[in-house]
Formats: sequence, C-alpha cells, structure tokens
Amino acid sequence: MELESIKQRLIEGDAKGTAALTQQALDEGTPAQSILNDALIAGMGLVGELFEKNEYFVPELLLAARAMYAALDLLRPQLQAGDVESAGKAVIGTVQGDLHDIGKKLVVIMLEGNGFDVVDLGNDVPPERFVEAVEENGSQLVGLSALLTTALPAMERTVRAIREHDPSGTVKVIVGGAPVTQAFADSIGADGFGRDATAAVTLARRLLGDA
Ligand code: B1M
Repeated sequence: MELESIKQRLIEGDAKGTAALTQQALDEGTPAQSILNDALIAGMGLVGELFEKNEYFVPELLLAARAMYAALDLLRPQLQAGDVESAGKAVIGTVQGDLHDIGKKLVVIMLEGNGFDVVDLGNDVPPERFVEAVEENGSQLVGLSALLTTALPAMERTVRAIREHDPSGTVKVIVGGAPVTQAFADSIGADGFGRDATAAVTLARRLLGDA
C-alpha cells in the first residue's frame, strides 16, 4: 500500500477511504508509526499549507480532521501494543480558546500506551478545570496543548493556576503544540516541552522519575 494514497485521501477529507486504506496498509504489515508519520501527519501538514494559501477553508480542515480520527482509531491498538506497568496519573487538554484536538489526542494515545492513566479534558479547557481535574484524580502530571499562537497566554494562565494550587511543584506540567518552544515553556515555568507525542512520553516518564 502506497502511503501516498492514504495521504491523498486524508487531504481530500475522505474519511471512509482514509480508513479503508489505513486498514489495508496495516493488513499488509506496514508499521503503524510509518502510517502515522508519513501519511497522516504529513497529510495534515499539507492541509495546513493549503489553508495558508487560501485554497482550503475551515470546512476542508474539519473533513481532514474527521479522516485523521477515522485512521487513528485503527492505529491506536498498534501504537499502544504491549503490557506496560502503570506509570502515573495524568490530566491533559487543549487550553482555553483553542479547539485543536488531534495532536493532543495523539499524546493521549502514546501516554496510555506507555502505562499512564490519562484523563482527557478535551479542548477549550479553562485553567480552573485543569486544577479541578488534578484534585479529583490525584494526578501527578498535567499536559497542556496549544496550536494557536493566540492561545499561548491561556497556556501561561493555566500553568500559573496549577502552581497557585500546588506551590510545592509536586504536580509536573508539560506543554506542547506547534507554536510552543522550549524558550516559551521555560518562560511560563512549565517543567518541560514535548516537541511531539513521543518526546512528551519520554519527558513525562523522566519527570515522574521512571526513566
Ligand atoms: Co486550525 N490552525 N484553525 N483548525 N489547523 C492551524 C493550527 C494553523 C497553523 C493553520 C495555518 O494557518 N497554517 C493556524 C494557526 C496559526 C497560528 O496561530 N500560528 C490555524 C488557524 C488559524 C485556525 C482558525 C483560527 C481558522 C479560522 O477559523 N479562521 C481556527 C481556530 C479555532 C480555534 O481553535 N478557536 C482553526 C480551526 C481548525 C479546525 C477546528 C477546523 C481544525 C481542528 C480540528 C480538530 O482538531 N478536531 C483545524 C486544523 C485541522 C488545523 C491544521 C490544518 C492541522 C492541525 C493538526 O491536527 N495537525 C493546522 C495546520 C498544521 O498543523 N499544519 C491548523 C496534526 C497533528 C498531529 O499535529 O496538532 O501539531 P499537531 O500536534 C503535534 C505536535 O504539535 C505535538 O505533538 C503532536 C504530534 O506530533 N503536540 C504536543 C501537540 N500537543 C502537544 C502536547 C504535548 C506535547 C506535544 O504535551 C502536553
């Protein structure tokens, strides 16, 4: 199966076709990680470029997102394969004002696959909801995602709210998303910055003293 064909279906926003070709690729033994990186994430990058060039608009982004979800459902079991020991409790969400969900969802899938017990708060999550969820679930880790530069102040407010609730810094906070950098993470007092979902897992394990 040509990964290029999967990428093309995703760009066209064809959820059924993306899922069918993803399943075919899996059946042929293509590694889930290759499908994810070389077809799906690469395809989403191209969708973003088309949007920047005013060739795509919000409806096309939504269709591509639906296709991505359909494929992720199929990849999830393989991305999470293997028995893993419990690594800790995490709460994760996309910060207030930001509706982007897919990158955060990938981080959730990878954390769960690495033994984390994850509460996914979804998107557009206000700072106080993160604080409540930490309290309710006894979480040691919070993950914050943002895809919009305009959502970065909300990320900062969220870190501040968590620190006010937990001044000793027992709860570790990791941040990520396209506009986030290590320098920004440092400037808002986060414990770490994950460039992608795999980096987020490595960081999470290190911060909780397990790697
Ligand atoms: Co919008 N959008 N969008 N969008 N969208 C971007 C982000 C944009 C870059 C497109 C562009 O202009 N090229 C641009 C942001 C520009 C900026 O601020 N710098 C943009 C814009 C402008 C907008 C709107 C304002 C458009 C409008 O209405 N005029 C609007 C905002 C709505 C809002 O949030 N309030 C909007 C809306 C949407 C949809 C809702 C339609 C849809 C999202 C649907 C959904 O998520 N369910 C959408 C989409 C699909 C995109 C693009 C095309 C794709 C995003 C994506 O899913 N990527 C995106 C362009 C692009 O990314 N090139 C774009 C795939 C995903 C796997 O990657 O999310 O980067 P990503 O996640 C990565 C890493 O960033 C990292 O790991 C992930 C896996 O590697 N990561 C973490 C993410 N979170 C992490 C957390 C961590 C660690 C790592 O630790 C906790």
